[in-house]
Amino acid sequence: MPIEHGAEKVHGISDAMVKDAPTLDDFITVQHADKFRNSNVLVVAHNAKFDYPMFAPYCAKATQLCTMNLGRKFYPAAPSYKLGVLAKICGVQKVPTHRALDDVETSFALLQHFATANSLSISELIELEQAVDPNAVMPFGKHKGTKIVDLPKDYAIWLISTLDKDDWVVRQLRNTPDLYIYIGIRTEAEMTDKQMPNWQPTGLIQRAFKLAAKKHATQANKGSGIPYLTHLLAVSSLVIEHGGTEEQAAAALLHDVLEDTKTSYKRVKRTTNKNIADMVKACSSKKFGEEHSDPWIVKKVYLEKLNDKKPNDPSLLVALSDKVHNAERTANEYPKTADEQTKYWSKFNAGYDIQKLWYTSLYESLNAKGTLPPALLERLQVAIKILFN
Ligand SMILES: [Mn+2]
Repeated sequence: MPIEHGAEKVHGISDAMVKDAPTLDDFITVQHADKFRNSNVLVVAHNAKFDYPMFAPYCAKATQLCTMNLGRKFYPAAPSYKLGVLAKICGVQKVPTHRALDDVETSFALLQHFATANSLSISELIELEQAVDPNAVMPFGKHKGTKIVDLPKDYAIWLISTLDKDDWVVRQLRNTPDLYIYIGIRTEAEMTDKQMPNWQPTGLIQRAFKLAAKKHATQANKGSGIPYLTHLLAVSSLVIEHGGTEEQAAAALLHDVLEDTKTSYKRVKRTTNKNIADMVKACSSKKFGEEHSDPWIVKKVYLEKLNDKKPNDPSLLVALSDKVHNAERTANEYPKTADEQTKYWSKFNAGYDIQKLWYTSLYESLNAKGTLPPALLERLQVAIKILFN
């Protein structure tokens, strides 16, 4: 039963039973291909925002007309906008037969009722449904019954961030002058001037933390019972504070896991991803064990690897953060008198000279990349001055 309105037709579906019914795809693309592919189709439904996206992709053009939204317009005091309730109010209620098409026919009867009772054409109904109504009231929630234009700003903003952007309530809010909002164009952050983070955890950093916490569980900082995890968290924090990505932050949590625990590259990659595993690998100096009792050899290999890295290598920020945290922690516990300082360095298997060469070479190499945060490089430089001047 098509209703003419301009170039558009509304196609009522009748007497098809679900059991033998074609699939939506078959119905649209095979049996009625011409009606959908070449037409401006009006999708009439109760709560049409759910039905519309199913039909729209098959149509040359699709327009939605929601009988629930029209119900809100014409019956602002209705206790509910469920199909059955509206049908009863409008006197178009059908005797339920539990056929699949009962709802379709009821929705269609509602549409006919709205059109005839208000002497409106389908085009006028579409226009009306899409128009913003200054008298519209909240249909649900703690402010049910309040005029939408009078909603508290915080609540309105919460609604916008929670509801679908095509939701009727959101559409009513769109042009509410006091709320200065154009939903879907501005984000919540822009509307409230709230600063949003550069990135939000996707699960990578959580998985990296879990693996790091497990693998380093029995390790403590040298000379204290403080869990080694503090170093990993501090390095990750420095990475994030200086603009690092989630992957870099995750790599920071795991930067010592290959070197200091029994964990394989494969395991890191499986738990996180290849980018992170590669960064972790890049931050590790290969273990030489007994073959090289000279601690400088290990450091030299690390420095050579560092020098070879491209300036945009994402592992560099992790490496710099690691060195900053180590150097600052050492500088904080560094004694004031010359005697105590000599004693201090004797505790290390790599003494003063090697440590000095190590840190100054690191600083020079990292600084020469020209891509790392100057504030972080400066912190390394300051700590080096305290330790070796
Ligand atoms: Mn470290």
